[in-house]
Amino acid sequence: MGALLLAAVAMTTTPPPAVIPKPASIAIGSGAFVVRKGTTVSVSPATAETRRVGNDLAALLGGRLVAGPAKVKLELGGGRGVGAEGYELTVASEGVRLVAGTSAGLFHGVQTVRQLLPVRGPRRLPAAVIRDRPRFPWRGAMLDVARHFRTVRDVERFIDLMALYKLNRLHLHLSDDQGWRIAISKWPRLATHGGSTQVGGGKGGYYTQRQYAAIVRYAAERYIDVVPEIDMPGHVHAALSSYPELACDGKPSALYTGIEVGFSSLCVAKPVTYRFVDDVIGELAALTPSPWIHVGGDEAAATKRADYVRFVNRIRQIVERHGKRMVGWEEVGQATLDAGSIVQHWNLEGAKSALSQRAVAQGAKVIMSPAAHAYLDMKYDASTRLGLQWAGFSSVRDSYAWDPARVVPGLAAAAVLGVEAPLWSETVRTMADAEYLAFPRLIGIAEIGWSPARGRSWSEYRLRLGAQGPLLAALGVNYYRSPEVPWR
Ligand code: TNX
Repeated sequence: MGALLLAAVAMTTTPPPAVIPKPASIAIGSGAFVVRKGTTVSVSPATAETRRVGNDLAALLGGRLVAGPAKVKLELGGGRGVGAEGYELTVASEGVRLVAGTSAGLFHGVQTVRQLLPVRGPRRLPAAVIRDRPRFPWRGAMLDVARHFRTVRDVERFIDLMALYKLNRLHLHLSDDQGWRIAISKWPRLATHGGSTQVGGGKGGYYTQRQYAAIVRYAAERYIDVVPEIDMPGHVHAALSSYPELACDGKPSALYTGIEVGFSSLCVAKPVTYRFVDDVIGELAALTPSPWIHVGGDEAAATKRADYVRFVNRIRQIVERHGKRMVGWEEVGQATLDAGSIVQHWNLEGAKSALSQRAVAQGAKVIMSPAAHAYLDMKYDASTRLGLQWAGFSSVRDSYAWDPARVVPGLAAAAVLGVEAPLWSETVRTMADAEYLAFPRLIGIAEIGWSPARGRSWSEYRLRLGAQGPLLAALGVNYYRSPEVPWR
C-alpha cells in the first residue's frame, strides 16, 4: 500500500517535459533513450528535404545519418491526424521514432527533440509519446527593418530562434518614413537614397534582391514563409524623398530620421503612383514564393478617407493581378475586400475593432496582433529602458494570457488565422536590444499560436518558460530575465 502510494505520488509529481509550445498531447512513459556519440539516424523516404531535417537531428544528437537500420527513425507519410504541420514522436529506451505527413511536420518534431534534450548533464530523452499539431496556421513574428536596418545575418539568426518555437511566418516591414530596405530595379533610388539612413541618422542599409532571396530561402529551409510589407499610402516619406513626383506637391524633401508617424502620403490622384505600386509589387511578388504581399495601410493620417479607400481598392487589385493575396493592417477594413484578403488586427480600441469586423463581414480573414498583448516593442514595465508604452506595459504574463479567438468581441473564431508579434524598432538599435524585447515574450506568442487553448495556464507556462533559460543562454540569446518567471 505504502509503495503504491509512493509510486502514485512520484507519477503525479514528475513534471511534464518543458516543451514550448506545449504539445497537443503527451503521454509520459518510463525510462529514457540515452543519446550516445554516433547515434544512428535514418530517414524514409530519403529526399533532399527529409535528409536536411535528418541531418539537423543527427547534428543535434551528435550522431550521423545512415542508410540502414537506425536507433532514431524519421518517417514521412505517417502520423494520422497531425495535419500539414504536426508530428508524432515516440521516445523509448530502445529508440526514437518521429513520424509526420510532411517534412514541415518532421522539422517541428525535431524542434521538440531539441527542447527535450538537456542542455547540461546526461544526454537522455525522457520516454514519451507526443502527438502534436498546431491550433492556428499563421504563427508569425514581424521585424521592422525600416526604422533600424538589420543585416541578413541578423535576420537569419532571428529565423533560427523563431524555428525553435515552431513559428512559421516572418513578416518583414521593408519600408517606412525612415527607410526603404529592398532594391527595386525599376526605381533604384528607393534603396540607394531611401535606404541610406535610419532613425537617429545612422547609415541604414537595404537588401539587394539577391540578399532578399537568400533570406526567403533560409526561412523556407526552416518552414517559415516570408511576408514582405511595403507600407502604403502613408509611412512613405523615404519613397517620396527618393522620387518627389510621388508626392502631391512634387517637392524635393530631405530624408527623415525622427519617430513621428502619420505625416506622409503617396499622391492618390496621380497616375504615376499606380505605375510605382505596380512595379514595386510586381518585383516583390516575383521574389516571394509565399502567397501574400502586405501593403500596410496603417495610420494614413495624411490621406483623406475617400482617397484612402480608393487607393486600397486599387492596390488590392494590383496585388491580386500579381498572383498574391493582400494583407493589410486593420485600417484596410474601410475598403472593399474579398475572401482572399487578410487584415492584421493591432488596435483594441472599439472603433478599430469594428474595422476588423467589417473586414470579416466581407469574407476576409484576420491575424491577431493586439498591441497590448502582442507588440514586442512595448516596455515590460516602468523599469524597461527600451521600447515604447503607448499601448501600456506588456509583461511576460500580459503577452501570454490571452486568446486570439476571443480578444475581439463578436469576431467569428473561424475568421482568425492566427497570431503575430510585431517588433517595431524605433527604439531598437541593436540585435541584442531586439532579442531583449522579443525574448521571452515571443515564446509565449508562439505557444498561443500552436497549443490548444484548453489546458493553457500562466501558472503552469511560467515553469516551462523558466526551464528554457539554459537553452536560451546556451544559444547566447539576450533574453529578459523577467522576475515573473522562475528561471533555471
Ligand atoms: C504603430 S501598429 C505603428 C507603427 C509604429 C508602432 C510603434 C502599426 C500598424 N503602426 O508605425 O512603429 O505603432 O509601436
